[in-house]
Amino acid sequence: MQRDAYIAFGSNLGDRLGNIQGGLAALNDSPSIVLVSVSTIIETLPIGPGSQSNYLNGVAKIKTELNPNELLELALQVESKFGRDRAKEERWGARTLDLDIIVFGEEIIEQPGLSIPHPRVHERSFVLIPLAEIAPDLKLPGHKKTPQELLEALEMDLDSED
Ligand code: A4P
Ligand code: MG
Repeated sequence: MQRDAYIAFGSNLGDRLGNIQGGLAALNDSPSIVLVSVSTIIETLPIGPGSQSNYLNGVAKIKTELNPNELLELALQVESKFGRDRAKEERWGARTLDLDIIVFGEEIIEQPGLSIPHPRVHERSFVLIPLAEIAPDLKLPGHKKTPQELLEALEMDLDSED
């Protein structure tokens, strides 16, 4: 069975665009994955500790025969291929390539190493903006809202912090 999934990608270390393009090509090379569409790649301010470089961020839509755990395993392998070394990182530190599974079909998963939809998707404009571009009508499982609706809720939250 083939299912639609959305993968957010980000890089703020090394050859940012090269890492992203190479990572997406590596996913597409898998016989169990078809890359359907890729959003515009946007430059974003880093959220995280210390002084980090800006990120390039975007979202890709894929169709896959893999199950969510197999897709996560592949994403982690591709991240390592592009120089990601978690042992040397702090939480939310700079990284050559980050691939996060944002949505996988209609699934809602809460396992020790895997949460889908991604638990911070509704707080991350760097994910919601590109997701809104390629999946404007998608209702995120659990949230039951479109990316645009989640963005509007996030902006209201930010405004009320003033
Ligand atoms: N994991 C659990 N669920 C998932 C999932 N749905 N997709 C586990 C992928 N991985 C998932 O990942 C740690 C572990 O999360 C994995 O081993 C996997 O088993 P990680 O990539 O080391 O964690 P992370 O990416 O640092 O954090 P997180 O929570 O995945 O992502 P965030 O919260 O989005 O933070 N600023 C800008 N401007 N752009 C960014 O892209 N990214 C982050 C990462 C921080 N600041 C950023 C950006
Ligand atoms: Mg990640």
